[in-house]
Amino acid sequence: MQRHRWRLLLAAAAFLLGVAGGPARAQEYKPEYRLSVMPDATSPWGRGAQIWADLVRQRTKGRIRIKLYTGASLVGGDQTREFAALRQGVIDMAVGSTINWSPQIPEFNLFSLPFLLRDAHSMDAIMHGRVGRELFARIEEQGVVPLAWGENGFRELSNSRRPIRTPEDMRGLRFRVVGSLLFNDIFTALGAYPTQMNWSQVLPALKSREIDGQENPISIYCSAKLFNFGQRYVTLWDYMADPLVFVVNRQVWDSWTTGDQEIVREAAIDAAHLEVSLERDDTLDSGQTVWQAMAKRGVKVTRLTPAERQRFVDATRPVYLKWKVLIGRDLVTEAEREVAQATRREAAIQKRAAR
Ligand code: X2X
Repeated sequence: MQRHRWRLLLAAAAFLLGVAGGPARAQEYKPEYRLSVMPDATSPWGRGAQIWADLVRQRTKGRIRIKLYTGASLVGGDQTREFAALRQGVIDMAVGSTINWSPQIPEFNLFSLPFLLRDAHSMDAIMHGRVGRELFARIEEQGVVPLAWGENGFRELSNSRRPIRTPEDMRGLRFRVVGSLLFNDIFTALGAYPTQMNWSQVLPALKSREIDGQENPISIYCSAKLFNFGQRYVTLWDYMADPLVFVVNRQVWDSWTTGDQEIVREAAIDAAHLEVSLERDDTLDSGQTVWQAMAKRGVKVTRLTPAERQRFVDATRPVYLKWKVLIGRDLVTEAEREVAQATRREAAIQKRAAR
């Protein structure tokens, strides 16, 4: 009886402490949170992440302070380990590419299916439609809270050897790739030699001519100044695009009050919105377009005609079909439907505008 009363007392004390835990929760906040991104701070990706950190600090009146770590330095630049570190709490928050997290979330390979996406409209349709919601659920399942979609962008080819207009032009060239083996399959199907390598190793490897080329959005090509590393030939083939995801580690998220969670979520949505506009804008801070800046540096940009592009589509079709099964037939079919719908919608808008 006596023992029973003790237990009741203990339970009541625990309950009271729990209730009092509301305001005390704020004391569990860390002095600073670590936000990881892969590229440098001048890229739209890095700038978007910094905007997120600044907005959160302002709107929480300094309760949540976030420090940006570029170059995935919290995992020693090992970009495909970033998501695991985020789950473990080595990283508190991240703005990460679907390519880098695809080893842990295989469905993220969907965006890397060669020539699935056609343009920004199809990208938006997937990110903000049923497929996007499904992918957010996959992130949640792994103990990470997804808040908003950003964009690294459509990935283009660059190399130091020759203009690339046909799959034959790629034959024998060594390209750096990263992420899942889907990229190895694509480049092998095109007759090139793919090499998996972290981004931090790319500049030295270009310098030493260990590799001939790489693939990345033009914004990354420019922020890393790849024209200074012999990358004189660029082919715009838009073969895939990698979205970015603004996320927070689950324990960190749960340690915040609901009010602060809402602030962080809204700040992520606002920052992601700005990041996507920065990424899609061709104008540099200098007022020049990226194309003018590249021409000035002697970069030769090759734009493919629809027929030329189709040859790359055909050459990589078996890879597409193989990976469609690996990613999940239903999910990819839904993505194809969303792309087709967005393309039809856009064509109708263009037609109306032309009248
Ligand atoms: O490493 C790359 O190519 C980069 C910077 O685009 C990613 O992090 C996927």
